[in-house]
Amino acid sequence: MFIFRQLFDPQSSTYSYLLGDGAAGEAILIDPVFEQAARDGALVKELGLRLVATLDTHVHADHVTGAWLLGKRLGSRIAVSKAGGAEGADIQLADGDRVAFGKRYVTARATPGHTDGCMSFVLDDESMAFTGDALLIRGCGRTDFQQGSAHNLYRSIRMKIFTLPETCLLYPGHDYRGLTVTSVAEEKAFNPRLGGDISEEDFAGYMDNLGLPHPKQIDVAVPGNMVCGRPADEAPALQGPGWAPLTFTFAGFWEIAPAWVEEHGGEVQIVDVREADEFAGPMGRVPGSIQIPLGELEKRAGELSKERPVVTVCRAGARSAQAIAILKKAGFENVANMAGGMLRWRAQQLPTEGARD
Ligand SMILES: N[C@@H](CCC(=O)N[C@@H](CS)C(=O)NCC(=O)O)C(=O)O
Ligand SMILES: [Fe+2]
Repeated sequence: MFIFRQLFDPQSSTYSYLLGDGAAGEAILIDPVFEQAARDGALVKELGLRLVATLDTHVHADHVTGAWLLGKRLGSRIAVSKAGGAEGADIQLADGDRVAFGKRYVTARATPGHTDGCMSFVLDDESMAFTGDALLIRGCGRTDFQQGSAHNLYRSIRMKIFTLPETCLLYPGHDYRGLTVTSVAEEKAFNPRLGGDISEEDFAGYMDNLGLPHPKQIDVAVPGNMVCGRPADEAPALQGPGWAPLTFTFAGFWEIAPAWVEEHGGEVQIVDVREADEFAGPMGRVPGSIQIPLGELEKRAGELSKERPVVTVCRAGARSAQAIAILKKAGFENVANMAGGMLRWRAQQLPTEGARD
């Protein structure tokens, strides 16, 4: 089974793409974003995949790659184009090289122009291609910094992307208008910069006059990406929240196992967000927990200390996840949801207070 997920970083309008071979349990991630590494790692884990490699389409100017961080956290190998010149990669790609995940693979095609080292990645059956910032939907990458060349870009797109099957779906590195996917036929017909009969000279004239401001993050992003996203100070990036062995969920919050709560209950504030009758009901409660129903949490958050971590609990773990969002908004930093709630607590036969069944 082929697994495919398109992920978005709203800060930089960057798309990342997870491609997996479900049967083999292996995946690759194209263009990960540093700040989204926890999210992406959680997705890979929840889908039961092992990340074998990250691939960058180019040395980005607007965000730092998550390649190094994911490599450290998940053991993925870092693949970049040799022509991009970045240091610290495990795999230096040249035109025609393949990167495999399970029985599937992508082939790298050199598509320079936005930068010298730009590559597009084409899925083995040519049903999909990931064009980075060479071809965007009804647009293309700019050519006014980082070795940009409108002439090279025109030839790359015409010779390396428009020669794919007409039905091949094209997934870009960014979109700034909310568009997600296009196809070779669509871009050949409708791309206003280089579709139809537009010549190389027409294209160069267009690109010389874009008049775009430089990306806000360029001074941080380019040096960061030249070392594959490895920060000068590695330790803070590698540390999760120090107070407990938490797991980040793709839904966007930290979780903690019931067994840890049982062992360390005295070190944290355990907040049960069920209603009073449930808290006093036959299921019982976690010993030492205090009860604040979810509906009252916002106005009663002041009853809790910000100095000690908070673990939220409910029946099945859903309301307590919502409680995390409320507490975060109220300025609490160390908060985690007890995974599976009282149902899992009881299934694991952990000691309850007040249980009657
Ligand atoms: N406002 C954005 C600028 C984004 C930007 O310049 N993106 C590059 C890709 S790295 C591009 O080629 N944009 C093409 C376009 O906007 O048409 C930022 O500050 O990050
Ligand atoms: Fe770019």
